[in-house]
Amino acid sequence: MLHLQQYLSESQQQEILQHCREIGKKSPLFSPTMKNGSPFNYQMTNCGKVGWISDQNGYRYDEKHPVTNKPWQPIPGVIRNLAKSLAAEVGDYNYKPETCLINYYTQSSKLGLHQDNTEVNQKSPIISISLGDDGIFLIGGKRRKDPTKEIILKSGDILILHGESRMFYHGIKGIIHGTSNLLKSGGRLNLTIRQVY
Ligand code: MD5
Ligand code: FE
Repeated sequence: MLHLQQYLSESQQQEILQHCREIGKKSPLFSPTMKNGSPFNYQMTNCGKVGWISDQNGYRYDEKHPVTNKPWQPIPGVIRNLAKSLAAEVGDYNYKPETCLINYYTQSSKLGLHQDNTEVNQKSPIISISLGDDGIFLIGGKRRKDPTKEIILKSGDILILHGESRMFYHGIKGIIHGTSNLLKSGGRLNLTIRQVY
């Protein structure tokens, strides 16, 4: 795992945020649910050819927004190019950014410890961009019982999950309200760019 702290300038962060707002107009944030119907504690949307969704039928990549039933918007060029150059930093020169999951966390949001295993391709790096309030990120190992450590993810930070860390257990313990003024209404946005296939 590579943690690039304060990698994005204020204006790069603003530009990415503006793209998220535009995407949100056509593909609004929604609350995914687990198989048993209980909602996750955060909201999400996507852009790209496919998007990660979860509902009563389980989790999967789908070509359509589950509420509007419309295809996702394309990944904005700046985000695509950024992801490609970051993947090249860890040696993947053929990285294809196929999906970008946009998670929105409020003061009470959490994301329990899990492994990202929905992707067909589990070798390509995962690029994570943090915007807004600090997130308390937990990272463990390959087994759920492996010890975890806390890392604070600040606005403009990038995580590149590659090699072994691609399959490490991880989660978001919470966010620290009021630590950024990038988002007018507070909260934390995370963009996760992946090559799925
Ligand atoms: C987030 N999202 O901050 C994180 C960023 C998700 C999710 O976890 O699944 O939506 S992705 C962080 C990540 C991905 C893959 C591996 C590891 C971390 N890791 O080994 O620590 O909203
Ligand atoms: Fe994850």
